[in-house]
Amino acid sequence: MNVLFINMPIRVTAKPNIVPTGIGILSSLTKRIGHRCEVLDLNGIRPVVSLAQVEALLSSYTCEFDVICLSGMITTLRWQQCIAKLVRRNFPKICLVSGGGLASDFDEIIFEWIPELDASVQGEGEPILPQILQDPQALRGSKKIFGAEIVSNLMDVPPVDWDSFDMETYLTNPIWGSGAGNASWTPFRNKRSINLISSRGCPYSCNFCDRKATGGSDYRIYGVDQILSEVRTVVARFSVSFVGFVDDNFISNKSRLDEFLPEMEKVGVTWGCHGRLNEIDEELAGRLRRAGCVYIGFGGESADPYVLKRMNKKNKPEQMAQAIKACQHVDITPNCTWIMGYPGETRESLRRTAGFILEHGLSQKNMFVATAYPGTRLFEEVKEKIFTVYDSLQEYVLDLDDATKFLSKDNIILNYSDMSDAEFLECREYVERGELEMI
Ligand code: B12
Repeated sequence: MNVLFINMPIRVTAKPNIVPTGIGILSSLTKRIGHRCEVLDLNGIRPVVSLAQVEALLSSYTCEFDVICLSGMITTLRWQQCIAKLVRRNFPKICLVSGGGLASDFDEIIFEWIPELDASVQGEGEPILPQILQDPQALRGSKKIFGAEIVSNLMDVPPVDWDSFDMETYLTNPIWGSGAGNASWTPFRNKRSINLISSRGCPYSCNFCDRKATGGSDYRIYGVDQILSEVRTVVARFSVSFVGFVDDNFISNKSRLDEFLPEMEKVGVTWGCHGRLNEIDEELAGRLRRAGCVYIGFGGESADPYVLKRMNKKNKPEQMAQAIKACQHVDITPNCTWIMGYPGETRESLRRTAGFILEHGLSQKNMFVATAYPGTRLFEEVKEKIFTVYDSLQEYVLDLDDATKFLSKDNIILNYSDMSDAEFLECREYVERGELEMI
């Protein structure tokens, strides 16, 4: 079989700096089971492609594809709608499938929104893709929904097929640090960086988090040898000086860290990861730093105990402060991201978060706006309000973006907090101007 994956653009004004590992793994898997696979990585191209360019790219392929797989997050509905049309026009008999974040969040309605699709896959692709490749023509017109199956043992997952991507683009656009130009702004620079992933699912259950695509709360980890082998490969092959582990819970499994850290120290590369503020103390911070860790991204979200509770964040401001100080003490940058406008938030609680950011000298002073991605408990909580503003779920999903702006239609804003709209807008302006002390 000949398979083509198409990766949808996201954050079109930003530099592409994170290789889509999900597609990279599925590409390796497809080849491992004896098929041919190509990736059309539309997110790797800047300026972002026009639809005419996509059509030209599609028609430049010389081989006949059996399956075309669209992949993209919840924010890619418009792209998937347009590209599905182009695919049908150029490959009328092809089996067209969608997987990833968008497909994982919806049932049959996805076929109303993207009628050109033959099937949709919820959850992880590894258990499903081989089934699709057995007889893709049998799926034509079936509107079958696969999933949500999960990979029980991540040791079986092949490494990312780096050859499928324009690696120089990804390597030279820093993943984190001051050159990245994203919510990870920190004082350090990394010249050549790469992302790896070493776990799936999450043992926590925050109400705003949307993770149906990779196993929900089913937390699974890569083995230490598996991670080290991937690290050694990318260091040798791409001369990277920084590795970013993008999984949300890199430091959750302490026995894995006990084994991993001394070995990582020997590799001698600097690295960063994401972690939780209730899972790190001075002793662990010291060991992480000795092993080369210089950056940890934390979802602080709020420093108000009541709002943290509403989020089901399982964190307390005192714990958060202690973790931040532990990192700062050993010279690890604790990069915290924050959410404003969450249900239950008053100006007083937002002031508490702003005060916390200033008190701890954190470099990231911006805040995301509470955004209810479908599939989350937050969405269920606020959906009545959403549908007083938007006429349909499709219209709402088409408007979703990266939570750096509040959503609005006809001058009605989606403000879920306990602040009045005027107060919310005033505070948002202070946040955008970096004037947290004004809140
Ligand atoms: C790195 C990352 C990014 C990177 C880009 C990643 C990329 N792929 O290009 C950046 C920083 C740019 C980013 C941005 C955003 N992100 Co993000 N990101 C992640 C993160 C931390 C890791 C992604 C990853 O590597 N996953 C591991 C791989 C293995 O999983 P995967 O890509 O999902 O692929 C698997 C399945 O989805 C499936 N699959 C994927 N495609 C296909 C196709 C087919 C045909 C099949 C069969 C299967 C299949 O199989 C794959 C292997 O099992 C995840 C959290 C997480 N731990 O996953 C969030 C996550 C993907 N992001 C999320 C969100 C909400 C965003 C933003 C919209 C919001 C924000 N404020 O950040 C923005 C996008 C902005 C925009 N304008 O659209 C959500 C997505 C929810 C959803 N339903 O789509 C996640 C899950 C975080 C969360 N828990 O809420 N993100």
